[in-house]
Amino acid sequence: MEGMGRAIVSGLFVVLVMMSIVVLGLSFLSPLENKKTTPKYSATKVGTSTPVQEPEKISFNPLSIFGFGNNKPEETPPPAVAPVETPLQQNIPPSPPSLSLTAIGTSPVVDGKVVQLSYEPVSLAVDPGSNQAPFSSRPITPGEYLPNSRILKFSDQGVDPINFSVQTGSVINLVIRSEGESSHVFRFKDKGLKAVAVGVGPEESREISFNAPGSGSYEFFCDIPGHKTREIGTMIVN
Ligand SMILES: [Cu+2]
Repeated sequence: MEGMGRAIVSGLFVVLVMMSIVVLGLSFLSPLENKKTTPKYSATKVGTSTPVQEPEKISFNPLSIFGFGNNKPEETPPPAVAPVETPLQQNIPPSPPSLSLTAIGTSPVVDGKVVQLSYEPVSLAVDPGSNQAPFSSRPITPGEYLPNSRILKFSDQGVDPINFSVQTGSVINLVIRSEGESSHVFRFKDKGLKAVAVGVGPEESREISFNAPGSGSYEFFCDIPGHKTREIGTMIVN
């Protein structure tokens, strides 16, 4: 009887060991099947482009091979996220804009165009100081001039230089500088450029940026009474 009991116990032990081997073997194979499940998506803020995908969780229930449990994770359909366009988004250009350096307080320069705060190009034919006109800077020191600035020095002796040349369409960074005790008001004669006007107090400098108009000669002058005859010059656009 004792020998028979031992035989049954060792027989059961062998069966148990074999079942363990089968279960282990299946648990190594099963993750390949589980990878085909639908990815889960997290909710994103309105307007963001890519839904956040949760990392895959691979779970395996060894009992499933005997018909218990379910080794397939629950399938959740991704939530429908409808993009909502706000007025702010409509104003943003599709590609990243390239911003140029400008003097303090002047209009921004985006992709080589002097623009308003709404990204619309400025107009040169409007009244100076209006929203569509290019802004002139606050009073700046020579150290704050842009590196590629053109400097027009106004004094009781006249304007220096009296001529300067630019390329059509290019961004002109123009410094109007008063040398001496007088105030000056820089202005173009052409009404199409009336928005480009800069007033400076004694010893003051201000800068303005604008895109050069079509080719031609554009006369400028100082609009302070008594200065018009001596402070005149020409911008030549090629
Ligand atoms: Cu003047």
